[in-house]
Amino acid sequence: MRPNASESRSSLRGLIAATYTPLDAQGRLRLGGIDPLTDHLVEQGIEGLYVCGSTGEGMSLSTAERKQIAERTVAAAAGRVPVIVQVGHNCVEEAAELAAHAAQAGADVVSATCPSYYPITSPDALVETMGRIAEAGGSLPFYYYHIPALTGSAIDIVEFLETAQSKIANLAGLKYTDTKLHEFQACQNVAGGSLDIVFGCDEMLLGALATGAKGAIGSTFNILAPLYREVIAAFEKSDFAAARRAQLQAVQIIRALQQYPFHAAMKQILSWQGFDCGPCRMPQRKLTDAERQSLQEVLSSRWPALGIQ
Ligand code: MN9
Repeated sequence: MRPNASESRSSLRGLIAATYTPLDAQGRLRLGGIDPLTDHLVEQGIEGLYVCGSTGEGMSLSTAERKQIAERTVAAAAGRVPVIVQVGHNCVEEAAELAAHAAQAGADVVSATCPSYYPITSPDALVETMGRIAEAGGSLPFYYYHIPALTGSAIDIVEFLETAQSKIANLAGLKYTDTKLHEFQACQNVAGGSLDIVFGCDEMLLGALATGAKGAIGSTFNILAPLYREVIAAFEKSDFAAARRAQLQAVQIIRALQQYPFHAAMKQILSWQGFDCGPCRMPQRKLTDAERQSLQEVLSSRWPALGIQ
């Protein structure tokens, strides 16, 4: 039986940071780095924290480490903003264990990618797999994390939602990380528009707003929240020229960062801003000294507002 809408559905609104996982130089977890980064993000107006996703290297962390990160982030957020824990794993039972842990640890929302080593070949199989994980999260709202470029999933996401919305009692919505705005729009229309479809491609935020996005989860919100707020504010005033100008800056910064190992470059920027995040873990590689120097030169000359000297 489906619980009534107010119990089972949630809504994530505004800019939600996909958080980075602070590591030390040897790549060990540095939990102490979570507290200052969380305070900083909340001060920047971030309205939620999405932990252990693609940005947070969830797939490169052990289950024990992921639990520690969830606990520490819930404590650091201290109820100021919702904490969403990404629990996707190739072993569905590990994912379920992480979902149960997230609920116990006081997280607000559970989210999961699909297993990807053995590809899921039908919407029904995806519903069953996500149902198992969502159920383990108890009464917490569940958001499927749709990121086909990384999982390789070829499932029609609208079809998945149409089936899942009546079968997964606590399904609240999706984190939609793809670039098909028409599909994103179709997802928002499933079940009479009662699901919450959160957008996950920072460089297309403006386009997503035009198709109805109310919330977005992204890596670059860690460093550019004020700029994205400009995009949203201008859009809400129907000042589309200003919205495009602000969005274009984000596009150009992201294009510059994509010349480097992307998340390693993002972690370096946060470290320069005083929030030491360390390097990325294998299989993502570290920046070389030459890359670090060129990144610093590019950012300080082209985007002084980032505060990189
Ligand atoms: O899901 C992030 N996706 C990945 C969120 O990291 C794969 C995005 O925020 C991107 O990092 C961002 C830049 O391409 O859009």
